[in-house]
Amino acid sequence: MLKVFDPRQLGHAPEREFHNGGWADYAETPVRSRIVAERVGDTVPARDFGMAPVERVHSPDYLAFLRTAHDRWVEAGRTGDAIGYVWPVVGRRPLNLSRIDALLGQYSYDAATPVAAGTWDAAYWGAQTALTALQPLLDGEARASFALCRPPGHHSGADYCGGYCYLNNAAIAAQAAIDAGKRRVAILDIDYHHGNGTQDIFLDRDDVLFASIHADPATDYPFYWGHADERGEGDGVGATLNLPLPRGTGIEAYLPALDTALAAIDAFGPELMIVSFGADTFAEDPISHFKLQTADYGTIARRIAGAGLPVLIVLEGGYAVDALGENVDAFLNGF
Ligand code: Q9C
Ligand code: ZN
Repeated sequence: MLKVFDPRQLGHAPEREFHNGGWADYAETPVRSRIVAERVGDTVPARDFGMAPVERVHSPDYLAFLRTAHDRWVEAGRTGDAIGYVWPVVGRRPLNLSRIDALLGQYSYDAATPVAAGTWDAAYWGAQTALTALQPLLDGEARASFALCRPPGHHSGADYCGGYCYLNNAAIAAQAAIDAGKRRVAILDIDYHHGNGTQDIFLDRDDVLFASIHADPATDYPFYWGHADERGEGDGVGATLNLPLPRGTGIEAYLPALDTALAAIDAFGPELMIVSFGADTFAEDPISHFKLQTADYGTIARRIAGAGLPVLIVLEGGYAVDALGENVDAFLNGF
């Protein structure tokens, strides 16, 4: 299996996030990807596909913001990571503001996603990592490949960051596959958290199916997306499938949901599957509440492989650092 890891993603290292009424150490650390890279072994760096495939998913104004936000923060006399403190309530009129604090509010939806000095470069190479891992699948040279992306991507929408995510690696790969001639692509999101950014990007599309198994947003982040009645809009009605599960879910209750998602993917008839894989469903994850064990990742992977589709695996979350290497390795070995 081709495994892509690019050390240029390591420069993204925010110090902290605001959570439960106070500052917490940033859970999404560079050491996460170092540990996974060491454990899975034999990785290759990303090729540079340039900005065009990124611009197919993200808006020009958002990309300009993300590239320049930290410089603007420094120009405003600030130190450390750029982070917002005012967010426009949904429905406020569009405004052409230039104050960095206004832009941080406009282009993010939470306080878990500061823009640090190295964020743009890392996010850029994270997206290139996904595109590099996609290539042999497009060329028919492989059945499965792994993109060790960082920062993760599935909470990032066309014009916003959030949930430790800045560029939506899985969505950029899905759009690149469509642009390369694949007629239908399925995204299976099995991170603990709902992939709201990916859902938003493809909500009204009938060529990309988004199926997600995640913690019920009635109790868990990101709250405002991922409810079972969100099924797509316009041409995309029926091409979004949300399968929320309660806190405490273990493999027995997880597998029926996985089978439901795989049946929907089979009925959709895609030429490629992209798996947004988060190992934050692990029982020991410090910010999550499912009960999966290391061996369960092999079971899940074998069922996904049973769909018989070429599969691009894109890393999303997973914060139990001591077990992250084993959990990702167990998942990859299932293919
Ligand atoms: N105690 C990903 O896994 N903070 N993002 C929530 C919950 C944000 C997670 C805190 C979680 C974002 C890619
Ligand atoms: Zn997650």
